[in-house]
Amino acid sequence: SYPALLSPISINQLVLPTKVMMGSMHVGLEGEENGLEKMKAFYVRRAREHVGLIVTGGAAVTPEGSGGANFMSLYQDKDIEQWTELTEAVHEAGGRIAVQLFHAGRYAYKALTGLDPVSASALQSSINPDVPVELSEENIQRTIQAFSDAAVRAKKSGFDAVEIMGSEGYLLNQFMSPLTNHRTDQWGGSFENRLRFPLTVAEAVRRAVGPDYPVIFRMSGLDLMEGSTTEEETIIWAGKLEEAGMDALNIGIGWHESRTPTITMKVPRNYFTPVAASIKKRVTIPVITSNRINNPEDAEAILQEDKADIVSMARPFLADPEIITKAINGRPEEINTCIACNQACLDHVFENKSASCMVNPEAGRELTFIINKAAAPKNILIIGAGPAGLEAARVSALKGHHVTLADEKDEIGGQLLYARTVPGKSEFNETLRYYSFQLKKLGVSIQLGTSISAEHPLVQKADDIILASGILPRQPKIKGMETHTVFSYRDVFEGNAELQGSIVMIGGGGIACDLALVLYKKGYTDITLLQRGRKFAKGLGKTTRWITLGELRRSNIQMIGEVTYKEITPEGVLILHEQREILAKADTIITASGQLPNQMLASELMEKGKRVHVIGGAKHAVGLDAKFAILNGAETANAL
Ligand code: MDE
Ligand code: SF4
Repeated sequence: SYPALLSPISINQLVLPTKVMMGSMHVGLEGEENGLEKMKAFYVRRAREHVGLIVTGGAAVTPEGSGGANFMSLYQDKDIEQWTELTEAVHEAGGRIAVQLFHAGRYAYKALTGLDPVSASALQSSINPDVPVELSEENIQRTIQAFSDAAVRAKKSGFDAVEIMGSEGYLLNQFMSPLTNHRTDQWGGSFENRLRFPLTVAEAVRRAVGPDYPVIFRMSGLDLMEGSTTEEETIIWAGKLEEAGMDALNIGIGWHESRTPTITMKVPRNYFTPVAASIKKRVTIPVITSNRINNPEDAEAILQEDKADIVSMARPFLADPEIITKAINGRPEEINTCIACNQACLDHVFENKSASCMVNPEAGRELTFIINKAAAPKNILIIGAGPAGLEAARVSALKGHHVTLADEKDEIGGQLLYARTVPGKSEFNETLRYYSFQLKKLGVSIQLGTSISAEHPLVQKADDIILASGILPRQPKIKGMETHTVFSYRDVFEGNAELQGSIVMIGGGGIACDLALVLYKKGYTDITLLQRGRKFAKGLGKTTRWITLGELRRSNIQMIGEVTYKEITPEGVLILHEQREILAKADTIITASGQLPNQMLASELMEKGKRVHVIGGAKHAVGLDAKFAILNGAETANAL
C-alpha cells in the first residue's frame, strides 16, 4: 500500500487527492489537425486516473519565447477560449490541471518562431544556432507584464494553478546565472541583481492572480553547468520564492545544454531527489521532486523519508496512464513502466513530431488508436516473441481473439534480451516483466522453445498468422573473410563467441556502439569501431546519442569513420582511411553491419493458403528499433 502517496495535500487552496503530479511535457498535439480535441483526449485519459495535478506543456507568454507553432500559448486573449474547453474536459473527468507559463529565452529557435530569441545578454547557447538579442529595460518590463497577463488568462481559462517555468536553463534561469547574464544594470551583476528578474516575475504573477490562486514555481535545483548558480545561492533563492508568495517549489534539474544526462535511462532512478530534499529543509511550502522516478514504490519511499512533499512523474504517464490506479488497486506488477528511452517522446519533440511512447503506442493517439473487441474471435498465431510479436499478442488478446505466441527461444523478448544487457539499459527488464504479466493475464498461450515450420500443427489451426520473426544479421562481403574468425553481433550477445585480445568491429551504428560498451564493461579494453559513414551511432535519437558517444570516448574505444574495407587478413582488417592504408589489428572481428528481414517463412505459409501479416524487423529490418516494432505490432493486430 502507498499511504503517503495516496493521501491528499494542498497547494494554497487547491486540494490534490494524491501526492502525484504529472509533470509538464510538451506533447505537440496542439499543432496537429483537430489538435484541441486530441489534447483533450490525451489529458482526460490521464485525469481519470487519480493524478493529484496535471501540468501542461509550456504555454508561451510571448511569441519570441515560444517553443514554436506547435506549442501552447497564452499571450493572446483568444487563447482563453480553447484552454477553457480543455480545462472543462479535465474537470468533468474529475481531474485538476495547471498550465506552465513558459519563456524559452535563448533556447527559442528562430526557425520555429520566426523571431529573434531574447535573453538577459546576447550570449549564444551551445544548442542553438541563433544568438539572442539582449532585452532592453522596456522589453524586460514588457516580459514581466506578459507573465502576469498570461497568468490572468490561465485563471480565466479555468486552470487550477499556474507553474512558472524558472529552470532547465530557460529565460528566468538565464537571468539568474552569471554564465548567461553579463548585464551591468540593475538586472545583472550581483546575485541580488540577477535574482531581480525572476523574482519580479513571481511577484507580478502573485499580484495579478490574487492571494488564493495556486502558483507553483519551477526553480532550478541544480544547473549542472560549470560556474553557474551555486548550491548556497539555490537555497537562498528557494527562501526568497517562498517569501514572494509562491505556493510550491517544483525542483528542476539541469539545463538543456548541460553535458550531464538528467532524464535518460542511464541516469539511475531517483538520482536527483537529494537536491529537492535539501531545498525542502529550507522552506515550509510543498517541494516537488522529479527526474527518473518511474514507479509508485519509489515515490512512496521518497515521501515517507520526507525528501519531498509531492512526486512529479511525467513520462511514466505516457507509458501508462493508469500507473497510480494500478497502485491503488494493488496491481503494481501490471504497470507499463517508462524505461526513459526518450525514443517516442522527447526525441519526437526535437524532430517537431508529436510525442507518443515506445512501450505504449496508444499515448498521443487517444482518438485514433482505439482497441475494440473483434466481431468474431479468430485463432491467431504469432511467430516470434520480440517486441513486435509481444505487442501484437497483447492487442490481439484484448480484441478477444484466441492467441498463440510461439518462439524458438526459451524466453520472450527477442532483441530486447540483448538491449537489457547494455550498461545502463536494464530498464528493458521492466518491459519484459510487463508483457510477460499481461500476456498471462490475457490468456495468451505462450509456446517457447517452439520452432514453427509451415507443417506445424499450430499453423494448421490458425486463421491469421502474424510473422514477427525479426531479423538476421547482415554479413558484409569483404575479401579474405575466411582467413579470420568473424562473429556477428548476435553471436556475441548470445554468448556464442569466444572473444580474445584486441577487438575490431565492422559497423558503427547503435548496436555496434552498445555492444562495444558491453564488451568494455566485461574488461576488453582494446576495441576499435570501423564504419564507412562518418557519423557514429547514427540511428540513436537526438537526446541520447551524445551520451553514448561520450561514454565511448571516455572508454577509449577507437572510432574510425569513412573507411573503405580492403581485406581481412589473419592479422586484422586492412582499411583505407584518409587515403592511407591502415591495418586495424584484430584478434577478434565482430560484424554489426545492419540486418536483413527474416521472412523466409512468409511465402511457405502463404502457399498453405494462410493469411500472413509480416511485422516488425521481419518487415523492415531496422536493428534495435523497438519503437517501430511495437507500433507496427499494435496496429497490425488492431486491424484483425
Ligand atoms: P547534436 O547535433 O546531436 O549535437 C551537437 C553537439 O552538441 C552536443 N550535444 C550536447 N551537449 C550537451 N548536452 C546536450 N544535451 C547535448 N546534445 C548534444 C553533441 O555531443 C555535439 O557535440 P560534439 O560532438 O560536436 O562536440 O545536437 P543539437 O545541438 O542539434 O541538439 C541537441 C539537443 C537540443 C537535442 C539537446 O541538447 C538535447 O539532447 N537536450 C536534452 C535535454 C534534455 O534531455 N533535457 C531533459 C528534460 S527535457 C524537458 O524538460 C523538456 C523538453 C521539451 C522542451 S519543450 C518545453 C515545453 O514544454 C524542448 C525544448 C528544448 C529546447 C532546447
Ligand atoms: Fe518513457 Fe520511452 Fe515511453 Fe518516452 S518513449 S515515455 S522515455 S518509455
